[in-house]
Amino acid sequence: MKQLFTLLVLLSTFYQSNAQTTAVNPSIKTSKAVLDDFMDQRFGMFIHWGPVTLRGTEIGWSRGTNVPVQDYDNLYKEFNPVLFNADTWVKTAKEAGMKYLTITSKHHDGFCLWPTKFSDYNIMNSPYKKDIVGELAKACKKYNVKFCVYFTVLDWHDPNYPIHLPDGKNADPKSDIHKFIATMKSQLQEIVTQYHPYMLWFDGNWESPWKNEYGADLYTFLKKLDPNVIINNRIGASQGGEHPKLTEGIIGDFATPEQKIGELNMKNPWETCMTICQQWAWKPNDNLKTLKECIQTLAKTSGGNGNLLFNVGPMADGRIEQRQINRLKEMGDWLAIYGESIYGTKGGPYKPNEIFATTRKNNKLYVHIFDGKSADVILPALEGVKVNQAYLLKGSKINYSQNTDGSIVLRLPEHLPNADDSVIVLELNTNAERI
Ligand code: JFZ
Repeated sequence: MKQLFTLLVLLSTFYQSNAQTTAVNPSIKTSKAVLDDFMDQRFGMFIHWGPVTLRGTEIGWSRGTNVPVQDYDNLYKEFNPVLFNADTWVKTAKEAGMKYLTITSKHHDGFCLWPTKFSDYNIMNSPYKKDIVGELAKACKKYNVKFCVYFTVLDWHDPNYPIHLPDGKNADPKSDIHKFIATMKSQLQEIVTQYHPYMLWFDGNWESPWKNEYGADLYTFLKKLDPNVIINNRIGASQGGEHPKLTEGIIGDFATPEQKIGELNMKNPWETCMTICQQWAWKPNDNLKTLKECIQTLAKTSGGNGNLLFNVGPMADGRIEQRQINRLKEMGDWLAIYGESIYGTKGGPYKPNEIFATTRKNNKLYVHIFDGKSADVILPALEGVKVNQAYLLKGSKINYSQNTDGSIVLRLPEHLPNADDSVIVLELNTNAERI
């Protein structure tokens, strides 16, 4: 009996201390005001870049698979992107209508794009010898684009990190995770204090050496450096390969569905990350998404109340491919007309589908029409909602009717102004955001 009691006491203290070490003090979590501001931005540029672009294979994952480790780890000695121009990249993002930019400061291969004092495996030891992260931070400030930094948790290159290859096997007995975490904190301290990122995008949290308590400790450390820095949900440990969904008690501020559009969620912030081609890092002749896919992805993401972090992989010489720049510019041209229905809106109340997605602001419901072939688009009834006016955004009136059950029938004109996404504005009798 006494033994059982001792066991229960032991178990309860174990669970308590576990809960204490993994939870983040709610008072330091990023405020709703800051996260609302982030979600108003809606569209950002993701950039995956590093010496691996000399091979055109995937960043991190091709180390020890498509490219032998010895070869991969020496690529930096040839990395000399003389045509890199931070202003040009940031202008490309700006002209695409992107409001923020996230650069891979360090990916799973361990190479650092800034002159860190805590690893020699960095840009200053390449022939290029310029601070890429710093130049981008400066250009973002100049063009009023919010500057954000990607940083991997796992580092297959660092001898102190237990795992050294993408297969996730064979923990190195000589490694030291606590030394590794100390390096990581020092590097992140450099990043936060030198470049003042608006947001930090963690990744590589799915391997066994990483624990939730490390994530909670790191979150707390970073919020002491900058109470307003936004942090994604890949800072805590992810179980079973699935990135943690953003529910109460999770570490991090927003969810990160990858290569797919997140589901409608009015409660928890989320951001889809997706590639403009197929690979994260540059690949010659990679499949470029059509303009229709690009625009509809952005509209469906906004319609689900999420952000889109759209990835480009620049080339080894420092340029973004012209065809990618052109595609981004086309998105910017669409946004120059239809941006009102994207930025600063809320998603819902309908779930985005193949025919339409909706966004809303004040008393306006924006209906993004993806399929102009049908004569009518029917929106299910919304309780107490009446349509006072319907018109094409920046265009003419639209005929509509409202059935006795409240459903709304929009009669599409024979020719819609935009084949990928024309926006119909419905002015409602009530605040659309409160539906
Ligand atoms: C991760 C990275 O590995 C990838 O290179 C890119 O940076 C992306 C934004 O994030 O994506 C993953 C994460 C996990 C797996 C594959 C890709 N996985 O567990 O197979």
